Amino acid sequence: MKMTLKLRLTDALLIALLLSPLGAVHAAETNATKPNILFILSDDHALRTIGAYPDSIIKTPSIDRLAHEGAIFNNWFVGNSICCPCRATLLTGKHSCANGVLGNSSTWNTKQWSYPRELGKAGYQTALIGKWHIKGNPTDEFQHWEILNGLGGQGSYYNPTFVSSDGSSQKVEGYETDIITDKAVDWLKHRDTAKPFLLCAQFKSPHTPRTPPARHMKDYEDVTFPEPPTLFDDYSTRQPFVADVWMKLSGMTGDGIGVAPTTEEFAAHPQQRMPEFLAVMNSAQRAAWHEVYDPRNREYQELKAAGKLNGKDGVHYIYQRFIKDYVRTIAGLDEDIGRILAYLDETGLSSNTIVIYSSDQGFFTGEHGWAEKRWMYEESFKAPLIMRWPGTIKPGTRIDALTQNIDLAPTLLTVAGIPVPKEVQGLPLQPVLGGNIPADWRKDVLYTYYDGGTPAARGEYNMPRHMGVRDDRYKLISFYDYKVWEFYDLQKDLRELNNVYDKPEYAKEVARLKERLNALKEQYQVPAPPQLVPKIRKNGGQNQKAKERIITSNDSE
Ligand SMILES: [Ca+2]
Repeated sequence: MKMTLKLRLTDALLIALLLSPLGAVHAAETNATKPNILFILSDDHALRTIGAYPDSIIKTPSIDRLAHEGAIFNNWFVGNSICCPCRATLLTGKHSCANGVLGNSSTWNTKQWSYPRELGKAGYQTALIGKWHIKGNPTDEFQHWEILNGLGGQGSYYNPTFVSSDGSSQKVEGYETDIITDKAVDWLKHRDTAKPFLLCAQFKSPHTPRTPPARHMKDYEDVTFPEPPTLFDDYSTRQPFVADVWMKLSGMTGDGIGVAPTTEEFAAHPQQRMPEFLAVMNSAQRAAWHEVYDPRNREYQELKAAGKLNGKDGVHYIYQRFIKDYVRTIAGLDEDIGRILAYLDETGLSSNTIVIYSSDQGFFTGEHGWAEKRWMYEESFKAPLIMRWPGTIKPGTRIDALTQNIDLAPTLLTVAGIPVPKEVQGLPLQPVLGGNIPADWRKDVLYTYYDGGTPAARGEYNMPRHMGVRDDRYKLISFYDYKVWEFYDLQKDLRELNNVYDKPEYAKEVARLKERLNALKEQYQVPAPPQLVPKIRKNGGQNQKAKERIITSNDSE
């Protein structure tokens, strides 16, 4: 393989020398030495389930390897903690209000500026393989793309269907992370080796419905995972919205933890509906699933019938079922990331390839009693970011600078030697890659969540729209439609259990952060809230459970 690479490069240079003016030779040489970029993205991956992050509950050897050989970002925030908006921000380097993807129902403007197209123009060979999950397929953002199709762009874990840039559609037998990895490695094998590459390998795991590969279904059978200290948060210091959201483990039905009829139940009632995650499996895959999950689901039904899944007992049980399937899907993901890294090693590509691992956003894995994202609280606001860049990033670097998902695009443009356009809102990360925080680095980050409700219409998950600002110590959250606020001192209260907005000793800091929020809204040109209401989708029967909220404004202005 190395031989082929050398021959091809030499051929390219020779042809360039013979046929082209001197400028073209320089361009070819420059391209040959530009670093390759492998961007690996997962979906809903919480920091505490990555071995390299503090207090992790599992090991993830491949992702941990990237962290040990590169840098781990301790403060990588998203601007709007929900899937499609995060993905649009990564592509554009802009907050949701600037790229138009405010919520999951917003349509992607495929003509708008995005960094992969610019890398393509600058001589990179570019590809996206895996989960795109933005409403509206890509067009020419990537030179080649093959994306998961179906189920609203989510795709399935088993036997997924892909649609491609050439217009074809293909159902592939097998498991999601294995197939995306095969396709990614295959693309690397057949790429034009005279050009540097940008490959975005984007996985569905560990997004719901968390269905592990058969080889990991039995993992952690006898393990009891530690519960987060805030699992039984009573929300006592917070705004009433917080206790009312529909993302609690305590309210999770069997569907949410993969409970499905057992083999004997299907035999007795062959007409009953099969959950989607099972329906997509072939008979051998389904048999393997039943073998492992039937005993667990019989136990679930027995406990439920005996009234043992009520109250805290139910939460203890549901948490273990939820977290085990969550980390089992991560086991498959990590293994497949290892296969891509091994390919880079075998082909000598590792030394000149920047490898980045991230997730579209963070996730609550039981913290505050939840299994979701969306909030500005730390677990969903913060996403993992790990970057290996041989020769530039020292192994074992830890980066504490406040960084945000608007920064990916300008960072990769800078890698490729492309000037960052003014319209891009993020900052190139290069100045913080040494682990120090330059004096002129940003001091705070903006958060905006638009997919929630207003007083006129309850939003998805019964959660209100909100925005806020976080610096290295404090966090201010504005529920602007209701004129109420929350304020947290993260140095004293990292788990955000104590809203101190009304405490006189914080009045000065609250006022300062209100000013900062206004300044950031101006800096990022956030329009007035009435212009920023995405289409609110109906949310099943959940609206029936909504209680009337009595909200007392704590806005003194
Ligand atoms: Ca997601």
